[in-house]
Amino acid sequence: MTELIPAPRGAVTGAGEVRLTRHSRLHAGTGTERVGRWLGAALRQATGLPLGEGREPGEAEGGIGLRLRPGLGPEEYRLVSDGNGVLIEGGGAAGVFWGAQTLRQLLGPDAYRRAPLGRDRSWTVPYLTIEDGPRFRWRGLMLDVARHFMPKEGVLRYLDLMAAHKLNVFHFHLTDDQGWRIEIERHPRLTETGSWRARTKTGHRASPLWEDKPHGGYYTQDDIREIVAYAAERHITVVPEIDVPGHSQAAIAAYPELGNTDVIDTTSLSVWDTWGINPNVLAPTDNTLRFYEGVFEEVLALFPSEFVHVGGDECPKDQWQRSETAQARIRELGLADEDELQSWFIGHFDTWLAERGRRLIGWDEILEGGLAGGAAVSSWRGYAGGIAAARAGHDVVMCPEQQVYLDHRQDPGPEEPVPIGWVRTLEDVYRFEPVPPELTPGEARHVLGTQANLWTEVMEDHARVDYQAFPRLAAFAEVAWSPLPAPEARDFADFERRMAAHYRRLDALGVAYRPPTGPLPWQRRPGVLGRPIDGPPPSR
Ligand code: TNX
Repeated sequence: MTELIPAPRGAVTGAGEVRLTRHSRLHAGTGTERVGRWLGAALRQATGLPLGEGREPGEAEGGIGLRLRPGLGPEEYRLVSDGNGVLIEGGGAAGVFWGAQTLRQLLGPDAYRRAPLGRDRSWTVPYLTIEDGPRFRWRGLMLDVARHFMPKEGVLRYLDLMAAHKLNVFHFHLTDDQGWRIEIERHPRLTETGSWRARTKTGHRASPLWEDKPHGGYYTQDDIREIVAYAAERHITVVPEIDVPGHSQAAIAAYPELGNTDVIDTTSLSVWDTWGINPNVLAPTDNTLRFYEGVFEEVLALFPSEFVHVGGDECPKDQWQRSETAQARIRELGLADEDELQSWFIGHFDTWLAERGRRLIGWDEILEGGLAGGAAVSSWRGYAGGIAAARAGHDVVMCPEQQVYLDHRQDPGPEEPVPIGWVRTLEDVYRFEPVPPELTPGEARHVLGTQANLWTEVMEDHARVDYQAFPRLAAFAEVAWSPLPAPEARDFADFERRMAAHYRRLDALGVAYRPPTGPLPWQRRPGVLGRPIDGPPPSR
């Protein structure tokens, strides 16, 4: 019937339809004005209808009405389309906003366009009543802009795509070995030096091929403010990630004193040009701590998010083992080993963030050697880290790489462009369950939600990011939002049926998704691309 994605909790259809005309009005009641401005702008540009302001507070008047309704949860909404028009009521402005997204889907794919296709088109909404609200409060997408930079406009576009799928947490992976992407005023070389690399490995890290041209870019603090405000208008929280103590070669290339200078000559390091786990990690010195406190001070001023991500993943301990400075620190702190040194490092920022009213979140390696109190975990190496963290009373975001790493290939065939990692098809993602059955209901309450991750080693531009993200992100959105049954019992055929309508929406949005049927575009011309470069799964 309504072909909504993600599927609502409940929908009852009636007979008849609301028709929006040149006389239809849009009224936004108290507390919903910003949603009204967003919806009005989106629908006016797509339909060309004037949608003037309504008069009666909260009344649809045959047009569209928005209002708050006490008693609903902050993200819950109720949409009623009947002889009075379309009325969207939400527990909070966020609920009204998600209801507005549903309305846009009900109006048909052309409601996603940025200019009207013709004046004579009719715009109708079937009579129905929808009661809806999210399963999880953290419905995330992580975008890695370090491996390949995505200019600001592309990020804003992704925020729109997230909103269209009712996703509400944008995890912004801003720093890594291959690039530092956020302006830090007190440490200008982070972007002057750290945001550009001379060349880039093409394909999998074992590939012999290089792209011999510089790659880089960064966001100024004004860009970041714009991104955060744009997200907030769409009820999306931006969680910044500054990776410590591993994945830091770009920072060390800019400020060599941040590295383990008693082990290697860090002045010889440049921004990394290939992929994998990098041995050049931060030195556990007071200087490094003060430097990053300065970084985080600027980060906190830009991002209002409760959570701040500090990375914490893939920190090889070899340099710390060989470093006299690191070993002296281990002795001085009375620590058992290098794993505990990593915990101490993370624990420092946990306390530091808590003192400033924020909460630390990190990849599940932050569990090794003892988890810092109050910290939350992004469980990426499967479910195990998340289960251990939840049992210890820590909040968890489930994002296991075996299930929701969208950089991994989505088809077993040899034609996937640069097919890395495990095969995870659209159906696999649809059957992903964020809450592992071994958790008790009490432990499961620590699962804040789930997140799909887009690592961009093999995604050099928007189109490649789109191809990896879609259509799987639509299935993921339904997993995160809708009250689906157990994985085996999910009706994938029904999802695919609704996807037929959703592909038309993605077309209107200009998304370069992986085509669901028929030969892939390049298969029609065999030999154009050649055999892609591959490594054995689960390669990275
Ligand atoms: C593992 S997920 C990583 C990333 C890579 C990704 C590729 C995580 C915390 N670390 O650095 O980009 O695999 O799939």
